[in-house]
Amino acid sequence: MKLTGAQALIKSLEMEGTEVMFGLPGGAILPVYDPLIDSSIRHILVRHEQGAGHMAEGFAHATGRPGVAMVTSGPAATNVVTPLCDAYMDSIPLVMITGQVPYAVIGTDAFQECDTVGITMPVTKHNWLVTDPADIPRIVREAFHVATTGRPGPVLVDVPKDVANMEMEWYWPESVDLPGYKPNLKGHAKQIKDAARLMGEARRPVLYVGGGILKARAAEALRELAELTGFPVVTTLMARGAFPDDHELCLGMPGMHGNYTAITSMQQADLLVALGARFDDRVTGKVGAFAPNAKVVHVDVDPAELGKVRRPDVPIVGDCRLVIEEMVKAVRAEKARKDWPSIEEWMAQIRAWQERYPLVYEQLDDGPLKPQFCIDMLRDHTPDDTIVAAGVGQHQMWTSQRWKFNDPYTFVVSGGLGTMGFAVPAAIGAKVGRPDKMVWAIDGDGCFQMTAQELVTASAERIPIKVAILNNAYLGMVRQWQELFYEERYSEVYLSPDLPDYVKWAEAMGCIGMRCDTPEDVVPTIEKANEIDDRPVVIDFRTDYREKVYPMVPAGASNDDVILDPAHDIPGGRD
Ligand SMILES: Cc1ncc(C[n+]2csc(CCOP(=O)(O)OP(=O)(O)O)c2C)c(N)n1
Repeated sequence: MKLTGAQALIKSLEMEGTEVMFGLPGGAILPVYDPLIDSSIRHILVRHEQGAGHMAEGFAHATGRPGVAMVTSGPAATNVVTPLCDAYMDSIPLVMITGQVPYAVIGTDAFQECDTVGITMPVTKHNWLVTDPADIPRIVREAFHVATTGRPGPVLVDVPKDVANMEMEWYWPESVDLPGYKPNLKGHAKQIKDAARLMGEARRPVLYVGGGILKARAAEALRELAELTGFPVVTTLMARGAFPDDHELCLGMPGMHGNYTAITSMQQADLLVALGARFDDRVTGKVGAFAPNAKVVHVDVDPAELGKVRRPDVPIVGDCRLVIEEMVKAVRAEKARKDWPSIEEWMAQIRAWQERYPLVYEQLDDGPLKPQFCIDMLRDHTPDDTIVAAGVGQHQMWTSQRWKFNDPYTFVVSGGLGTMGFAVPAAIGAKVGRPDKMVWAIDGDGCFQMTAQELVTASAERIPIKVAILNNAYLGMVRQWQELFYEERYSEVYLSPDLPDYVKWAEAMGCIGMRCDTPEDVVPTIEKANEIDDRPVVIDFRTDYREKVYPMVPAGASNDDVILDPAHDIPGGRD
């Protein structure tokens, strides 16, 4: 059967099970948009290509399946660099198709030409420039394979216009053959045994759980390991939901804005079992002062992570689920072989910290609306399995701190790159992937202004997401740093609460817009929003600009120097 390269591309995407793609057409990708009309693939037309990339990421976060996006050449390709980098940092499987100028004119500075493969090489796991239409099925198959196996990540396929127009003989490759790419999934048996031995000696152990647990679909295996050992678990920003917050062993988020107990338990641990975590600086603080007395077991499917920041005592390269399942067996054997030391004293210490240093804030009945209160009310007045997407800033940290993430794949967040503007498009992608679930974006007013136009996409495509803007009139997180570390010299952080008028803007984009100013209006407004199911909703919560995120470990400081909410200085705290 003869097909054009463009037809072969769409057919290959179908063969890979693509049901939905996000994108926006243009000159160089025109040939591929034509056969799309006859395809089973649903295409969602975005208003800016960055939105397409983040939607594909949100889809992948919520479903575990690769997100697919397609855009044209030049400025469209450069517009997707941010989501590609975001997906690269957070190991999100993403397949990005870009149009390219005809092969014959590449290198001539043709209209809308850019070196897409060159520009995106450092932010993709791999990328391909197609030079022959006969390669398309093989390359698409490889692209999905690379994006979804080993440590997942974004890939890009750049398709010159003339290659898309040329004919090829259709085939579908039986298998993928990439001799240089064979991720090692099965952990080394001796190393796993060594890890179990260290676990059987520890008196102050902590399971340090990262986003790799979610990527490896290892939440169940993790729970078995935690319950078998009785070890407490910290879940990083990327791992929220990988271990249930309502589990008695869950300590929640560590790091710069983690809670005191999660931070300090890691700091004082004698053993850290790092599972799919990468010792990010936002978790470790000053690396030289991080967990000084801890031995480290480090499990990661990406060998480059082992020893990158902290030298592990036991490095294990492998898929987290497979390794943890083997670890469970090794721990059982170790427990049968000898008595394990009691960790009761350690757990008592942890309970004492939890009691002494809870997360605090105070919402006065007639006082300004606190952002934490809005999040608490959202948490308490939405279904338990609600998916939450966050932007980047104070609202993101409060969301991670205060939401109860009891299920995996319910927090859609930009951790590594920290991309403002992530929440709205990512929430749209998550809702497309999980239409059965309620999806809320919790966004900052600064973030919202970066990608809000994708609500036009959501309205047009009838994707009923809900957006809570915590409108504090400032680039709040930057203001917080200027207040604490630049002597309250506020430089270029004021945004105004009324410009734009968020309710009118939402309405202009086909959404329902609401505004909430007072604590007593919060729950009724959320309930009203929950009832709307035929279009997106935006709530403009007018929140207290003075509120800061605590605890806080200043950048570059040791985790021993965590700054607590000043309320902790008041005997008994504020609550
Ligand atoms: C694209 C991008 N530009 C700049 C930043 C730096 N930055 C981090 S948080 C933040 C402020 C976010 O403000 P807002 O969305 O209002 O959220 P808030 O902190 O007030 O909750 C800025 C500017 C970023 N993370 N991403």
